[in-house]
Amino acid sequence: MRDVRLIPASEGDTSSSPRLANDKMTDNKFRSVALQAAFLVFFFCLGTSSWAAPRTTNLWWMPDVASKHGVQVDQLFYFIYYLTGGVFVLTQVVYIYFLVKYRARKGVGAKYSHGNNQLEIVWTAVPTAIFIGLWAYSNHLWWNVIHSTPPDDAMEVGVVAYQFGWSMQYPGKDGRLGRSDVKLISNDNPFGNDKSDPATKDNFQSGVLELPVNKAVRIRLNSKDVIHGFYIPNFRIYQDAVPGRTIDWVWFVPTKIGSYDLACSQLCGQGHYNMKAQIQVVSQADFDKWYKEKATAALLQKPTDKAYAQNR
Ligand SMILES: [Cu+2]
Repeated sequence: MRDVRLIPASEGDTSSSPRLANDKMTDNKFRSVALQAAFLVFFFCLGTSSWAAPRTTNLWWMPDVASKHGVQVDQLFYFIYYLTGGVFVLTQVVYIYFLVKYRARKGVGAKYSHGNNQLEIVWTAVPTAIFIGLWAYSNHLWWNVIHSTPPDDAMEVGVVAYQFGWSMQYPGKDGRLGRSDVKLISNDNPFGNDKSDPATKDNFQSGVLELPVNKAVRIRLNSKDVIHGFYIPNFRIYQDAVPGRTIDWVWFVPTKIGSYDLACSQLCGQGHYNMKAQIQVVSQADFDKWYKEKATAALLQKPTDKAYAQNR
């Protein structure tokens, strides 16, 4: 703080010395504020909850994409990510530049500016056009890709969510799940199968979502109790399972052989954290073998709902 001291007129040049001392004070002040801001940003980054997952699981980015539509979802994600990231960096650089350039300095007065209509029109029109473009892009992805009609040969799989687990139902030898109704859902009939429909007779149950690679799968989704979330991070799929409602528009094509997680993404109760099921994507030959074994075993051992009832 010695610099702040006003130098008496007798000790030197009376016109320049006091101003020099004051300029130095402003610079010091500026430096200390910048340092404080840097520390604040640093501690905020460390403390924010979005860093909790990387800190505990080494999961720094999205898990590998393993479905056909997932690739397109990622393209939209990266497009928005780099666009907004670029705009963020650009605006911050300009902001900091002007902050430094027009900082308070002794002898430099503030100037009144009335604004610029042309500039205002430009910076309103450009973001508006970008947002309309993003709407069109994501709307196309939502309706023409994710919610498009599944191919006719898509395999239908029934999925029921309950506190706290998942159960899968396959169509059996006839390839059809048959009719179902949410009103029929009970402990003995978790999928609400309408037993008067003969197509439901050979349906069989599985605790694992076994899928053939590169084949379309259509999900018939139900919830037995509360709202759950049918969430497959690797497939970039998320759909709420709602009690009292059958949701049949979710379909996807797994593209990579491997083991994945089906997780619940709605805070559905005490056991929510552990509400997971395994997804096993295998070759068509392996799938056919598994399917045949399961279908045959199911025909020999009825009722198929026993395993589910034991889970409760
Ligand atoms: Cu749940």
